[in-house]
Amino acid sequence: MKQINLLNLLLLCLTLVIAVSCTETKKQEGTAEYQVFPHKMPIEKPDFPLSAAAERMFDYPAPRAQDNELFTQFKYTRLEGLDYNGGDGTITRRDPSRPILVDGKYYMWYTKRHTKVPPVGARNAGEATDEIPSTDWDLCDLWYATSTDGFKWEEQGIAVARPPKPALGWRSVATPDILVWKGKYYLYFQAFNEPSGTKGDWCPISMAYADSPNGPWTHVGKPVVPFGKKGEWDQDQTQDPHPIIYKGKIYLYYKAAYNKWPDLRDKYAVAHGLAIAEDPFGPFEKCPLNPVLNSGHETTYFPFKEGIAALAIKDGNEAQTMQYAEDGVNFKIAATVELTPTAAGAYTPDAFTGTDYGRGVTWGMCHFINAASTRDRKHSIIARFDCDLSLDCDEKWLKSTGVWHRPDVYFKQGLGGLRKKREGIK
Ligand code: AAL
Repeated sequence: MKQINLLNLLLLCLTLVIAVSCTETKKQEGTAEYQVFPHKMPIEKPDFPLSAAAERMFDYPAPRAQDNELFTQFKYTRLEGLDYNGGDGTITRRDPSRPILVDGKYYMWYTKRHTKVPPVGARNAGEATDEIPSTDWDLCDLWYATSTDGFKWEEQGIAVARPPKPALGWRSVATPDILVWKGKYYLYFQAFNEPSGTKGDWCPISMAYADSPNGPWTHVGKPVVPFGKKGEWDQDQTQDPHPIIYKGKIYLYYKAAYNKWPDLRDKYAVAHGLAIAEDPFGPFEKCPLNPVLNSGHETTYFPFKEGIAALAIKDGNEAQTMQYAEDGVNFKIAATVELTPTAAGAYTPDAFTGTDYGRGVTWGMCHFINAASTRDRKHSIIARFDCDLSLDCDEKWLKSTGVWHRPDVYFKQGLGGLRKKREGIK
């Protein structure tokens, strides 16, 4: 009995010695009192030493993803009303603009290809003719459709057609986005003078304007966001224009692929730049800090609180993230997201109001470029996505922190032939 008591006493002493020495070490280092991260999630960043990861939790809009206004899941719906010729590859619709609401109707603009045959692909661009498209976005015009609910769409016809050769865009006009400025409408888009894939995907952003969303549209016939000088990151292309009215000016975000592409296709990198204008016709001054987003492919931006939010999808170290820039320029990761919409244009009621406190978005349009059942029927389809990236909605089901995919989705990402061959597996 006595022995057990003595043992207990010894243990107690040992614990005290360890505790005292820990505290002393902390004191020697001059740090605050040793504290353990609490079980109840702190609202503010705790005022004691944290690991880098714990510290970062408080750099996001909220430490828990479920409470983060810029975290969401994305849900998808097939559109009704748009025909694809049985998916044979002769009709493509892709790169939708953000939809806008005018007199009770939603309008969207997009790239449409209706060719006799499907595209031969960028690598075979030399085989392209006046009737044979190289890429999916070669030999295209800008079309538009309207809807009363955002699910059923009625195609209305061509908004901006390819002009006759040699005018800018004679080969293809693609990837439009809309700006509403002082009651008038402006479509910014890519204007190609060669089959995409010839040297690369080289084209500048051009523009067309109209008094009504139904047109008629007048194409300015020249680049409005020109290439950078040789040696600059955007020397060969300005693409995916995405305009917003911010701080009383037009903030047009765009994309360029760089780093020696196309000579070294596998070394390519993609980033986004910002060009600012006081008038839709320009001049667009490129932000000296460009590129402003180091990841992502097509551009998706919207006013959010005092700043601008962006979605970075594929490409780059920060792919699959929502980002936020309080000044529209210096973006930081605000959330990591999954199953992100490709080439998304979100319905953004305050994109053109000049708001000083953006409310965010809940739905929009996107595309799937692999809609074909087989490679020789290559085409894209436009779809709708829904999400909760809005200050005005709080839909718990869209804030769940993960979605489950069936095994088929994973098995589709199989080994293919290469690795099996290397490892000698039959
Ligand atoms: C896209 C965009 C641009 C490219 C091509 C059509 O989705 O990045 O528009 O040029 O692919």
